[in-house]
Amino acid sequence: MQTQVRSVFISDVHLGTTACQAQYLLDFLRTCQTEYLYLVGDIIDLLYMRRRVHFTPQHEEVVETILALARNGTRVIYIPGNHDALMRRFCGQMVAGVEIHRHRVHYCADGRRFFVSHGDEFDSAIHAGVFWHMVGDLSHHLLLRLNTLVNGLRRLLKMPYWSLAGYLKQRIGKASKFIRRFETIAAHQARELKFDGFICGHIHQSGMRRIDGVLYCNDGDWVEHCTALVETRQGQFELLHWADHKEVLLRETELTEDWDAIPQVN
Ligand SMILES: [Mn+2]
Repeated sequence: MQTQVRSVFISDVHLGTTACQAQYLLDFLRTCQTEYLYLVGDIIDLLYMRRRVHFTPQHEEVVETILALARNGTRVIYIPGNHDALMRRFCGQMVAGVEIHRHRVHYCADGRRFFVSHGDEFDSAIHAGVFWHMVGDLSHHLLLRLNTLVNGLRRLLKMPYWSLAGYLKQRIGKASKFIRRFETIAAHQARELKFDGFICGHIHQSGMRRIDGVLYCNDGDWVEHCTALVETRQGQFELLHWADHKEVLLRETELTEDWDAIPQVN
């Protein structure tokens, strides 16, 4: 696995919440050497922190490590998302060596141009704002506890067992439809704006696909999947998983499928 790369894209870190996998991210940031570091939104979960704050020394260390990278020559570009939208007021400014932008164009080593944004701008187009909110907020553990609670209540009311998991599987079927729509809409946007591809996060589902001739890349998240998108020094994209086990999930050079985009749904 190459750890000396040209660019790194990470998003959906959700610092300030219990779900954040800060220890793996720290290890990743300390191992990787990169010219560009893109923070593609939802880095600090200011939305969650309105209700509760879970900002540990490890979370602080993530911030420190990123600032140290900026001091030591890595170009750090921060594109706030919907959970850290408050930071959007600093767009166009440089704060502590970090450039803050609403979105950005990334030029690859081989000259290709990619549009980089968080991805929440498509929420209204896929009618899924509330849905993603649920996906992001409910952990598996919480669901299991909820299942026990729901069925305890049902027993009291002499109602039969009802599987929350089964219900969720149905919802997951729906989720994959949402994801497909999101990917298609992002790819359409890149095509319309004459970019070679689109890089985003937001949906907590890493991916790399060729759709209608453009490359859709999603860098995933650091609350569940621990994934990052990197551009090698040769200008090729790779999706990495970095936890106890580390692996390359996908290489651009090995992509075979070329999806036809599904018709845009309004
Ligand atoms: Mn988001």
